[in-house]
Amino acid sequence: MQTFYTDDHRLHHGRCELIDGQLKPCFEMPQRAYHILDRVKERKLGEVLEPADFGRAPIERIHTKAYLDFFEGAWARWEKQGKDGDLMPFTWPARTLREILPQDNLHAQLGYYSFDGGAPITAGTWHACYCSAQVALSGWDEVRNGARTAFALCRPPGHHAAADLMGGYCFLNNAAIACQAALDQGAERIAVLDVDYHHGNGTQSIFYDRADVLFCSIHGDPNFEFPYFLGYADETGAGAGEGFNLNLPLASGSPWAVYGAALETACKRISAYSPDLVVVSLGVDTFEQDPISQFKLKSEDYLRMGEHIAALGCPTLFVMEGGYAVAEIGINAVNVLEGFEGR
Ligand code: SP5
Ligand code: ZN
Repeated sequence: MQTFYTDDHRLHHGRCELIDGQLKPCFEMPQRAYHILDRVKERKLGEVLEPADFGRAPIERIHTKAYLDFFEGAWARWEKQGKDGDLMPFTWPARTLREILPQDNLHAQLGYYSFDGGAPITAGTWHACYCSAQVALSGWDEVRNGARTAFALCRPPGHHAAADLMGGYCFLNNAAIACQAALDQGAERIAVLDVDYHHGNGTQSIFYDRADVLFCSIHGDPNFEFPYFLGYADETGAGAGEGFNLNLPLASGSPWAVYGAALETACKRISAYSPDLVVVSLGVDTFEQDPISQFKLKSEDYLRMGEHIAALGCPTLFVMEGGYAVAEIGINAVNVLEGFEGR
């Protein structure tokens, strides 16, 4: 299969994130993508191609214009204040406060458009995210042109980003942007299979009231795991989208035996939906050695994961999400792709 990738992801390189009561060096770092790219080449998975540029219009189909304008211009405003460190939020419009967008203050607006202190904005963050979305769109374009599958080696990841909200290392929802482009170009039903360790709250919220995208996610139970405030089993969709959202939260410490059973449940639901396209939000932070996660998957389990996904028999776009055991991230991500291809 072909891989879409651009080096421009390196322009997003946050210094630190707020985690466990500390500012720690960002787990989401450029080396992640380099390791995956190296493994793609080492295993001769297929050609590695630069993304095309489809412009801002397909991104505006998912994110609000106000959010995109804020995000694109935020760094210049920060720089104008004489600052050069990461731009990070520290105040959010939580309960009892108003969901109001203050007109004059950069940090107030950043708080309004974010939900955690894990997604610092740096000088190149907008450009890197724009390119990451183009990588996902290019992967879709490849499938649209008849390929059975494609790998969008996106970085930064996207599944925590909602229509006007950044957080969890995510700014633009690459998978959702690709889904909407596919729908706009003739697809009628798309299934998103989110196998990242964390619940894809952004993707769920974007498609929650719609029946044209079935969202299925297997993840650490939000009772104990980030993002804590979404991803429970009773979230089944709303309005026309009722029944088109399936959350499969799993206990801390879950090994492949438990994970594989949940994956079968998700695949059965996806088969019943009979989608034109499957978009896999491919996070490999389910790995036993992941530094911020609590599942126990082993490297060979990712081959099985790919085989299960292939058995759906649908055109499939893989969109890279999380995975922070940097040394093994390439092996694990590419194992899914090799399992899918039956290699
Ligand atoms: C795309 C993606 O995978 N984003 C993940 C963002 C997770 N951010 C906060 C994780 C908090 C985990 N706390 C446990 C740390 C163990 N010391
Ligand atoms: Zn994750």
